[in-house]
Amino acid sequence: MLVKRKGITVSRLIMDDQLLHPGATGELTGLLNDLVVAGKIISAEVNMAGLADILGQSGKTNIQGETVQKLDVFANQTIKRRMEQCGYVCVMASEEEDEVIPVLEGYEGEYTIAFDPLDGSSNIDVNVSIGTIFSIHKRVSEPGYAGEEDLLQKGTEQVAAGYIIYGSSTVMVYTTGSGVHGFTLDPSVGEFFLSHPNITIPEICPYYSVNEAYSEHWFDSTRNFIAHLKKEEDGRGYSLRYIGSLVADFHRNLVKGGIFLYPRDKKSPEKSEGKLRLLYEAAPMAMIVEQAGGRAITDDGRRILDIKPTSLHQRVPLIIGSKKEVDLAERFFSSSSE
Ligand code: AHM
Ligand code: MG
Repeated sequence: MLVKRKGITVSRLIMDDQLLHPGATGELTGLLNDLVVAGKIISAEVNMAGLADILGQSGKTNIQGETVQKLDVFANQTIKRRMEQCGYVCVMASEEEDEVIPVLEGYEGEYTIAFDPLDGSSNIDVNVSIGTIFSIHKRVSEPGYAGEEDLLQKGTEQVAAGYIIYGSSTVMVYTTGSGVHGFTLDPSVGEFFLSHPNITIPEICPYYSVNEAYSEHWFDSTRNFIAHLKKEEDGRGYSLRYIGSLVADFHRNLVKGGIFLYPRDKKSPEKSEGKLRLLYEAAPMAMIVEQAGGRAITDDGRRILDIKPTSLHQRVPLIIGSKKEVDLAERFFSSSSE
């Protein structure tokens, strides 16, 4: 295994990863590098978001006479445009779009990408961290046709997954199945540098993250598990941290240790499978967390990565984070008959 030194650039590490796979064509390398560019463009726009009021509201014309786009629309278009003609992708899916997104004719490649262009978008207006999540698979169809079947693959088949968090700094975290690495964008030179080599999720887990406002609608398993975490037995003591932006909640837990839950509840039919999407949110985060030594399961004990999606926007209940806490959660959730 090559030594990952802090300070090397993300493109360098992506190249090094390719060297670990003899016979690699360089397509995945090219695809990841194009995503890095998309991340930099979105990051620059996110940093300008607070100026929207001064420069012009979304949908209106700014003082330069340009139409100001909503940030999630901008992020979606930026990734689509970069991917549709990069030559490495055959078909895409975005959390923002109902149908599969084709690439430009003549530009079909070997990979598929599913992405959430700007996750946590309810936080945009209030300067809270938001992010882009992506999941990459190899196509299963023959060249010439690419469609939903190429995207509806299990998480175990992902060849790469990652996210870019636009926070106090912009950080990109990704895995190609040989460890998880994090890079921080230095805006002065426009380059991502390795800041978090070989991330492993801490065994000591100080945080739990769940939307407690829904507790009245929780099933007993969720209620009992959270009540258990609150008991200061065995010297344990957890703090609650919930931002409401999966990328930000996940990133904190990955670096500091923690467990995040978005379980089913009794409130409304649309929450019957939780809120988060398998393709764009749960599966990529599950690949990252497992690569970092953690776990990701549903609230009925299924491993997220083993779920075969049946539709593009399928939702899934998610319990993800430090291994010991997810093991513990599994005991609470598997003993319930809900
Ligand atoms: P979005 O993709 O529309 O932004 O929704 C997903 C977000 C996640 O980032 C976050 O974990 C969750 O919704 C928060 O939901 P809630 O406000 O119900 O707690
Ligand atoms: Mg989302």
